[in-house]
Formats: sequence, C-alpha cells, structure tokens
Amino acid sequence: MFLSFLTWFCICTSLFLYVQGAKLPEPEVKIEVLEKPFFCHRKSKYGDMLLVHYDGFLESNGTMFHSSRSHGDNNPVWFTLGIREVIKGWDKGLQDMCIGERRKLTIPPTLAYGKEGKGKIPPDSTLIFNIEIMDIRNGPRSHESFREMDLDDDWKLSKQEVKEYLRKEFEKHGYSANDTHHEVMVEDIFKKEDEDEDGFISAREFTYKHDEL
Ligand SMILES: *[C@@H]1O[C@H](CO)[C@@H](O)[C@H](O)[C@H]1NC(C)=O
Ligand SMILES: *[C@@H]1O[C@H](CO)[C@@H](O)[C@H](O)[C@H]1NC(C)=O
Ligand SMILES: [Ca+2]
Ligand SMILES: [Ca+2]
Repeated sequence: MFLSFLTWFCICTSLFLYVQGAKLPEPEVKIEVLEKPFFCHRKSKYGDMLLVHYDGFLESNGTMFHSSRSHGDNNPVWFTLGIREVIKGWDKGLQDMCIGERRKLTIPPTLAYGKEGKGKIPPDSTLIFNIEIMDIRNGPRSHESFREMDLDDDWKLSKQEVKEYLRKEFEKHGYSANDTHHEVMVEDIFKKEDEDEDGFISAREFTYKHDEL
C-alpha cells in the first residue's frame, strides 16, 4: 500500500516535470560506486535511517573539509534518508545502497550549501563525498513503523511516542540510548513533519510527503 502510493506519487511527479518540460534540467548528483558487497539483504530507501562514514572534499582544490573517521569522536553518523535532514545531494545520492557499499558522490552547489556556503565550505562549492554505509534501519516512515510507534492507537504520534520509538530502535541495535540526542532528533523530526504544528504527527503528515524529490 505504502509502496504503491509512493510509486504512484513518483510517476505523477515525473509526468508533472515532463509537462513543465521547458525548464532547465535539475542539476544531478554524479554517483560512482566504489565498492559493492556481494551480499545485499536490503537496500536503502527513502525514510530509512542510515549509519554512514564519510569524507568530504572541495572539488575546487581537493581539500578535505570533514571526515567522520578522523574528526570529532570518529563515530559514524545516523541520519534519515529523504527528509532533508542532510543536504539534498545525500538524499538523492544515497538511495538503493547496500550495507558495506561505498560511493563517491559529486554534488553541485545547488544540492549542497548553495550560494551561501557553510563553515569551511566557500559559496558555490561543488562537493565530493566518499561515503560508506555501515548500517540501515527502518526509519520513522514506513506504515509498519507508524503502527509500531503509535502506542495508544489514536493514529497520531506524540513527541513522547516518537522519542520512545527512537530509544527502542537504538537500544535494539546496541547503541546506548541518549535522551538529549533523542530529544534533539524528535524536535528536528517534528519541525519537518508536523506541518500544521498541532504537536502531533498525523498518519497523513507521516505518509504524505510532497517535497521528497
Ligand atoms: C582550498 O580552497 C579553500 C576554499 O577556497 C581554501 O580555504 C583552502 O586554503 C584551499 N586549500 C589549498 C591547499 O589550496
Ligand atoms: C548525547 O547526545 C548529545 C547531543 O547529540 C551529545 O552532545 C552528547 O555527547 C551525547 N552523550 C553521550 C553520553 O553520548
Ligand atoms: Ca498516538
Ligand atoms: Ca500535526
């Protein structure tokens, strides 16, 4: 049901873009697969949570501006694919990946930090990332997830329910629960998902994303 809805949505969106025709094509992410494991149980899809290691470089002169392996605490990072938690280039370039797969993404500025730049990244920078997928989990976006998260069956998710879900997901997979971190994630999720700002994510808000492409 959920899948067919998404497929339908994608077809409509493609048709819409086709009809708009005359517009310049959207800049693309260039994807190169560097390494692909032989076994692949599941592939990353919109709404999944991905654990990644990454190195980021400026295309202009090859300077590395960040590496999850050597900066900060050296831990890989979790994010949810497709909800603009990360730059658009990642949302577009990290679909259909296996655990253990490595890709090189070349991302134009419009799908990265644009005209403004950010921190060490100058305005209008094309970025190159080497990204390895360490793990893939159900994100807070499948129908199953929704039913699982909606503890009191009222067809809407409270912050408490989302937080509880995150805590369980993390613990289930051996990552220690971190309340502060989960609260930050919950706030972030609600900022993006609770469109009518009533403090709940309804089933409709949860399922129906209009700006995913
Ligand atoms: C590469 O470019 C960045 C941004 O323009 C600059 O800060 C950095 O110093 C440059 N590095 C080298 C090695 O030229
Ligand atoms: C918990 O998460 C916060 C925010 O992400 C982080 O600053 C803090 O270091 C984390 N604490 C532990 C014990 O991992
Ligand atoms: Ca509920
Ligand atoms: Ca709402």
